[in-house]
Amino acid sequence: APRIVTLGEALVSLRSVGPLTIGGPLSMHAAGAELNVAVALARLGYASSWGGVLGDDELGEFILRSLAAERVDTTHVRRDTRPTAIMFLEARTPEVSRIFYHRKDSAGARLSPHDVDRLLDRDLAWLHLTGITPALSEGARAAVLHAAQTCRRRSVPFSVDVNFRSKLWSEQEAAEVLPWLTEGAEVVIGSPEELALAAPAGKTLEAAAEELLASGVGEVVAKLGAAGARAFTGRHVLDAPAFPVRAVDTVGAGDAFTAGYLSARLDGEDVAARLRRGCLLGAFAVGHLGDWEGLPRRDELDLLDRGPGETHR
Ligand code: ADP
Ligand code: KDG
Repeated sequence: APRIVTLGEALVSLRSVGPLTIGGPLSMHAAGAELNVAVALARLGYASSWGGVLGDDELGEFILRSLAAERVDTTHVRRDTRPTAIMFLEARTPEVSRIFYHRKDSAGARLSPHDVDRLLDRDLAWLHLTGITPALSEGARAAVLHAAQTCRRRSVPFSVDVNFRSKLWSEQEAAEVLPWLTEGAEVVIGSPEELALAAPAGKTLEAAAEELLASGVGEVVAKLGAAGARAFTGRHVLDAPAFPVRAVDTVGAGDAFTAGYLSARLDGEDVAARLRRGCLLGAFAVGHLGDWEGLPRRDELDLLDRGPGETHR
């Protein structure tokens, strides 16, 4: 089976049911954009590996245990004396969530190019990267750029989800680094604003997509939230609607979308089917608390085809 590898920082996300200042119960989840993609692909039956640095602590142990339960390979995960990062997801009101990171000088930020070399072995069929990793530290930035460069040199296809995180770096910093990451990627995914950051001259989504395609990117995919998604291939522009579902927790939807899109591509499906699978996984993700807990196994992909409120007997 082709092995799909992702690398980045995994965090423990602690989700509140109300204002954090009031306290109360928190639920504990393994998170991190790349980890989410690795789990989503493993659920669909792919051989999937996640690489990164975890703290030599209970939280690192929790993440390893979660990945093992989901059949994600963690052979090349390194442990470090720094702590595993934490992220609070505060349900401040039912409509407004806030994210607070405790990830400065975390273990995950200690990622280095050396870690990447161990991870990108001969089985590698596809590498997935995000724009979060280069914002973590100098070493992590070097690591992720080295990973992309290794793929270009070895002609291994890779994808990039821009995933701009304003709490980690500025738009200016991101705009300087992202083109080095996305150059030559088979698939670049982001919101319209994120795609414009990765293509600094491109102000509109169309202009950004055109610029990215001109830089050697194969497909540019815009995530449009409840409006679905749009793909630009150079020859076609295709739209897909979101699935009508009740959104419980939208964090992680983008990663689910990415995994769905990539999986359909790896299955040899056309662009329309890739968009559809992306939106389908996004819909599964938003229906459940946690970034990836609600994602489908391959035999569950048609669950949302029947109407809402359906009990399958
Ligand atoms: P991100 O989480 O990166 O901001 P989006 O919010 O665009 O990404 O979500 C990714 C995908 O998940 C969307 O393209 C859509 O298919 C699906 N999705 C997101 N929100 C909803 C929603 N409220 N209802 C149905 N599908 C959704
Ligand atoms: O995509 C979901 C992520 O936002 C979350 O799991 C944590 O990777 C993360 C980040 O840096 O925000």
